[in-house]
Amino acid sequence: MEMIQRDIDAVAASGRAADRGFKRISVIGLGYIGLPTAAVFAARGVEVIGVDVNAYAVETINSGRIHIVEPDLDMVVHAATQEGRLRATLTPEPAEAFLIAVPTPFKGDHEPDLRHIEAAAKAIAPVLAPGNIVVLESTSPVGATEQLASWLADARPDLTFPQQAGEESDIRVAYCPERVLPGHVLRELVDNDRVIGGMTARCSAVAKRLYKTFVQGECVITNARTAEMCKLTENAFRDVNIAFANEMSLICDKLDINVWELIGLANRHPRVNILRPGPGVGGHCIAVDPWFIVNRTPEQARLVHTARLVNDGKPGWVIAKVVEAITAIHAQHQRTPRVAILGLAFKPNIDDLRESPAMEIAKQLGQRSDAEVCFVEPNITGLPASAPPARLVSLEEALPWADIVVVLVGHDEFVGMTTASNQIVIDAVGLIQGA
Ligand code: SAJ
Repeated sequence: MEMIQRDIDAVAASGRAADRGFKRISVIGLGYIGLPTAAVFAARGVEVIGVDVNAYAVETINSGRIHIVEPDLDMVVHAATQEGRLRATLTPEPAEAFLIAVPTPFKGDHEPDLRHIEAAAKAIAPVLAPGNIVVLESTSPVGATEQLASWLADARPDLTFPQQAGEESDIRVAYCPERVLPGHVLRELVDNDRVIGGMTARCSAVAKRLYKTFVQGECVITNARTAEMCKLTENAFRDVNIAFANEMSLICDKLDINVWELIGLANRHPRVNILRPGPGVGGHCIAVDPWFIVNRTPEQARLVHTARLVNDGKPGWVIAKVVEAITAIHAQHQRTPRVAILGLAFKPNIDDLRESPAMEIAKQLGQRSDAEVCFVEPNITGLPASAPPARLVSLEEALPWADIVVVLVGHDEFVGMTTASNQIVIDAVGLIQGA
C-alpha cells in the first residue's frame, strides 16, 4: 500500500510541471449528480460539455435552466451557460476527461443493470483520444469499472487501455463515487472527501488532479474495486442502521413501549447512536445499492440482505396499522373514516416523491373504497399523475377534518402540530409521539 502511495505521489509530481489543469471536460448523464458536477467544474473555469440522452434536459440546460430540484443549482447552471462554459448536447464531443454519471438501477431479482454505463461507453468511444481519462461516478457493483474499460477497448481497438497496457495505456480509467446528500449537493460536492480508485497508479493520479479542480475535501487514493465497494458499503451501513431502528419500532409496538422514548434513552449511552425509525427507506440509493453487494456475495451478505427486507417491509406494516384503525372506526361509528396522510416525499423538507415509501403507502390507502383519504405535502403544488384520486390539502384543512392522522414524513411544517384526543394517530416518524 505504501509502495502504491509512493508511486502515485511520484506520478502526480512528475505530471504537475507539465500540467496546467484540465481545459475541457465532458460529463455524461446530466441528472442529480452529473449536472451539479458539470456546473461546479464550469464554475472553476473549465469548459464543460454535458451529454444526455434526454432532449428536454439538454434544451432546458442550454437555456440556462434546470430540470431537477436542488437548492442553488439553478443559479450556478445559469451563470455557467451564460458565460459559455457549460453546454449540453445529445452527442459526445472530444474532451480531455469524461465523467460518467448515469443511473445504475437493478433488474429482475435485484441484479445490477449496467446498460446505461454500456451505452455511455459506446457513445464516448468514438471521440476518445490518447491521453484522455474516463471516470465512472455511478454507484456500481464491484468490477463495473473493469467492465467499462473492456467495453471501451472493444469499441476502440486502435487505443490501449489499462487492462492491456498498464501504466503505458493511451486511456486512463478510474472509479470515483459521488457521495453527496440530495438537498446539500453543491456544498457536499466541494467539501466531502473523495475516494479515487484508478485502474493503475497513474490513472488514480490523473483522476485526483481532475477532482482537485474543485474538491476541497481530501482525495484519497485506492484501487477501483475498493472504491466501488466503498460506495456500496457506505449506503449498506446506513441501510443496516435504519433497519435496526425500524426493527426496534416493530418490537416496541408489540411490547407496548414508546420506541422514540426508548431510542432517546438508549442514545444517552456514550457509544450508542440509533437512527430514526420511519415508514421505510426511500430515495434512489440506499434502497438499491445494498442489493449490489447481496447480488455478488449472497452467501456472505446475510445482514445486508436482511436489512433490505426489514426496511422494504416497513410500508406494509404502516398500511396494516392504518387499515386496523379504519376497521375500528367502521365498527364503532358505522361510517366511512376520514384519513389524512401527512407527507409524501422520501425524506423531510424535500419535494422528491420518487422512490418514496410515503408515496407507496399513500397510493395504497388512497385506492381504498372503505375510507376517504386526503394528502398533505407542503413541498409540492400538485399531485403527480400516478397518485390516486385524492385531494391535496393544507395541514390546517386536514387536521380538524380527519379521524385518522398518519404522519409519514417529518417535514418542518408538521413540527409542533397538535391532534385531538378523539383522533387516531399513526406516527411513523415520531413527530407527535416522539420523546
Ligand atoms: N431514513 C430513516 N431514518 C433515518 C435516516 C434516514 O428512515 O434515521 C430514511 C429517509 O427518510 C429516506 C432514506 O432513509 O427515506 C434515505 O435517506 P438518507 O438521508 O439516509 O440518504 P439519501 O438517500 O438522501 O442519500 C444517501 C447518502 N448516503 C449516506 O448517508 C451513507 C448520501 O451521502 C449518498 O451520496 C446518497 O445516498 C447516494 O447518492 O448514494
